[in-house]
Amino acid sequence: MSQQRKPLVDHIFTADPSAHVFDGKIYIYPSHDLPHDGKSSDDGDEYMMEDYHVLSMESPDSPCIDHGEILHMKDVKWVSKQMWAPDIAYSNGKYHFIFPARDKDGIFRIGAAHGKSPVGPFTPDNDYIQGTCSIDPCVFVDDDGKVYLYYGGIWGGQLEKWQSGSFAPEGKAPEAGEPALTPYCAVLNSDCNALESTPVNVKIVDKDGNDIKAGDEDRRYFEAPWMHKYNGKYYLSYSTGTTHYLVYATSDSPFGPFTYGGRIMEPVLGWTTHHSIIEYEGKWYIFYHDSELSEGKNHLRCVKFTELEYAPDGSIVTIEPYKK
Ligand code: FUB
Repeated sequence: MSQQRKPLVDHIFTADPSAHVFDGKIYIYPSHDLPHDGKSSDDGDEYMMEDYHVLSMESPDSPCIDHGEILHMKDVKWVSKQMWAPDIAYSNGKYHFIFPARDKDGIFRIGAAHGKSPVGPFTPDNDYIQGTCSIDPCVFVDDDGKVYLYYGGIWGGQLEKWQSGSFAPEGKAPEAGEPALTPYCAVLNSDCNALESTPVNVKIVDKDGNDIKAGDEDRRYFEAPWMHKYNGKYYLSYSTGTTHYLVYATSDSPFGPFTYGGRIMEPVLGWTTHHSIIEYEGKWYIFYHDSELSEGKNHLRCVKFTELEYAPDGSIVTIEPYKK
């Protein structure tokens, strides 16, 4: 029976799903939302996650299994709190689990843990990946085996605090008429524990080649980058944050520039929206979350998935998440 558009699991709250196909099976790496009575803020104080679980499905029609905890912050030396949206890559014979968290100075960084199986155990590195910052890592392994790391998110994700090249606590997002901030892209080494290139902010432009502006909140980058390839083109998709859309932009290069292409999904219940896209046996699927399971609580989310379609010209057909 199809599990589409229903919470994949309901015994824990899950969000920010990064789905991958390993050895013909679908594995999902979500954030693990925890109930608490703490405050909410524009800095994302309500997202107090401490550990990660891995989920899997034999196929899109199979039940979803929780393989249990794969990493806890008490086991990661450099982390102080907030283990947010993770991702994973298979490279050089190992699985590399990549996750953001605040370091001991309260600054978001991106770290790695490594294992031989997609369900762990994963051994974390002693320190974060030097040169990284902010949140929402997406690790993309290209057809030639080269590994790219995309990351960054504004507000809670601190992206605006890095515009000078170092962390500036008072850093502000650009004014409405200025180019919007965009995610970083860097090449990771094949062991996924060090950057091989200096991170650069990719360009996201409109059809006329002009930068998407910070005030264009229906299209500008906010957080949650995902990279996939379709018919030889690179699709960078992301959340617009304040307007709650999932949108995409395409390029002939993994470094961009990316040309805005349209909307993938209309808003879901809850403030955040975050996704991943995979191909499974010739069909495409999007994994995403909403707050249905907690009846609308922003920080208690549940992972879902549904089919994703391309039009003949390669554009993605917009999904209305609550319309069948
Ligand atoms: O889960 C915490 C944060 O919420 C993620 O990092 C963002 O993408 C948003 O989903």
